[in-house]
Amino acid sequence: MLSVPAYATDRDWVDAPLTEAPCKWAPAAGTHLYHFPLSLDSQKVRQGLEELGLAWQSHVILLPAQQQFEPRYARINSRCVVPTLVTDGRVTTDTVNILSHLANRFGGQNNGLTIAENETAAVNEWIDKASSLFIEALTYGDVPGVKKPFPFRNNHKSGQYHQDKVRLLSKLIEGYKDDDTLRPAYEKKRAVIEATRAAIVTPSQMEAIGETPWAGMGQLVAQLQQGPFGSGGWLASEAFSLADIQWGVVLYRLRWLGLQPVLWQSESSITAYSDRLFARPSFQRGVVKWSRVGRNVVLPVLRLQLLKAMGLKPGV
Ligand SMILES: N[C@@H](CCC(=O)N[C@@H](CS)C(=O)NCC(=O)O)C(=O)O
Repeated sequence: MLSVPAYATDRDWVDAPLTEAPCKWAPAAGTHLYHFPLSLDSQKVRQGLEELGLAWQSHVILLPAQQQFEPRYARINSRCVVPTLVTDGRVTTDTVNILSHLANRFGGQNNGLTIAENETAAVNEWIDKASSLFIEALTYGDVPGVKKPFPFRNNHKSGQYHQDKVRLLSKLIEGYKDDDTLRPAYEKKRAVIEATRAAIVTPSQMEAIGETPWAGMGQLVAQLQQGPFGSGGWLASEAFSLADIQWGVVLYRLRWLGLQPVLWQSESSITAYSDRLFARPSFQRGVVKWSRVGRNVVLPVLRLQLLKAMGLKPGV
């Protein structure tokens, strides 16, 4: 049973994060990000890249078209998730790992994302809290009393979105049964998706998952009132940190899902914190700019479908 995302805790479910792992399938030169415009974790890493002022090349992986399972992508990131960072042919995976790798390698001094030694424990604690919220289940599952925006309404009834993925993965496992890299990648992925689907369609489990942000919000308010934010700093440090990247994106998503009225009051310190986070130029460039659904998702998916129909692009 899953009550937090498989990637947050259990290393038996998923492959361990990679850091600068050489990969012959990845582009050999430059900084590349494989991402999806609306994905929570992609939003976090894009903001990190913007915060550090790094130039990067965009490779959009269209999750609604299941491009995360395409063999050429699965060979770069066997978790079949976005985001993936590639620097000069070397692959780094796992959002928390990618962000700390970027901060270590490119942060520091005036470059941003630098914190004092004695703030590290608090920053890490708040990173963990954000990354263990089961936002995928909150996005696709039924949260009592909340009317979800399109296209997430009613999805939970059958867990259809996840069921379609399971079906596709079963086909891929059969098709690549002799491939020692792809077959285990697809098998692990199918197990994670089946467990996620089971959580989403089980009301008692959704109830438990829905409780976590509740508890999280209470702690967040306390931290904002007692921690550095109260005196002009940020969530867990004087300077803007990776914990703020995690929470900015989470708060933006919870608000978009229509959960704000049940989770925090508009006059709460969470609103003051959100306003400051959302106004940051790196947030505007890395998150808001990519959030136009028509232009960044609907059109590219239609274009891909058209190319496939014309036989110009192979399916997965
Ligand atoms: N935090 C993990 C998981 C990332 C994750 O779950 N990404 C989602 C988008 S936010 C994804 O790619 N979902 C597609 C799928 O699981 O099929 C990581 O960074 O590796």
